[in-house]
Amino acid sequence: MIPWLPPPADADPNAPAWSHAEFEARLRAQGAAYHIHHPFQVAMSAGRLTPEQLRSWVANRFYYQIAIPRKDAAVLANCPDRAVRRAWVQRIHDHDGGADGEGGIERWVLLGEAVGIARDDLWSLRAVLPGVRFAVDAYVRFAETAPWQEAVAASLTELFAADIHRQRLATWPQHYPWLDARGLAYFQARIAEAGRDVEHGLRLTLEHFTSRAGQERVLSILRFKLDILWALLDALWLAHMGYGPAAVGPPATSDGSL
Ligand code: AHQ
Repeated sequence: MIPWLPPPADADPNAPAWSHAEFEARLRAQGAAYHIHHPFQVAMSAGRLTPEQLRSWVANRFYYQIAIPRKDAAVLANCPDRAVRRAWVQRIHDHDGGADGEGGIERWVLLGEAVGIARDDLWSLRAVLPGVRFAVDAYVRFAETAPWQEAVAASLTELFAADIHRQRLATWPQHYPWLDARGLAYFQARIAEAGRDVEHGLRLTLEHFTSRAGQERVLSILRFKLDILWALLDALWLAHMGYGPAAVGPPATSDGSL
């Protein structure tokens, strides 16, 4: 249990359970708090990040990406159901790949090189901000200590992920023409992977949490994970944009200089 994870304000655990359709609708309604709406992401999609700010995002999000297989391994370690493990293990392969030069982490390294970060610099993790590290470590720790079904539920922020990957694919070539477009391969591959993962994670969640109290807890868990993604961008915002309202940098010129 995570005692500090408050139930939703209108929680009524003694009420009848929601139908699968109603439960799913309430999960999807939490998309309003997804980090696609964060000022840093909004600035990114509007082309208002400087090359340095974009590189910082890539280097910090790398810490999240390399944590995902460890998070998923924690789910496997806690899950006694062989059929679930058979499907879930694919997520580790998606990120780690089957050999050097393969997988999502390798595609993220190529994204780093495309924006001007050398492979060794990315892997040094020197650019990772404390707030990013704390947010990501909180996610891994949650997956290690929570029941595996709750860690599955936490992955459902990917209900909203296809839109953010498509947004980057649609806006980066126009706004950041200075970066090598081959670096976008991660986002392209993730759209299909996320769709498959969400279908599995959503089915497990709808089937397992059949009491109203359990369903309310899933809403709290999803909010916890949404907060992790939001806090990651908060750290970048404070590091690059300063305190206060969204005072983003001047529009980048076409060659990436200011
Ligand atoms: O690239 C992402 C990824 O592999 C995952 C795994 C999943 C999980 O298990 O929590 N969540 C996730 C996400 C990825 N990319 C994020 C982005 O903004 O590019 C979105 C993030 C998510 O929505 O949880």
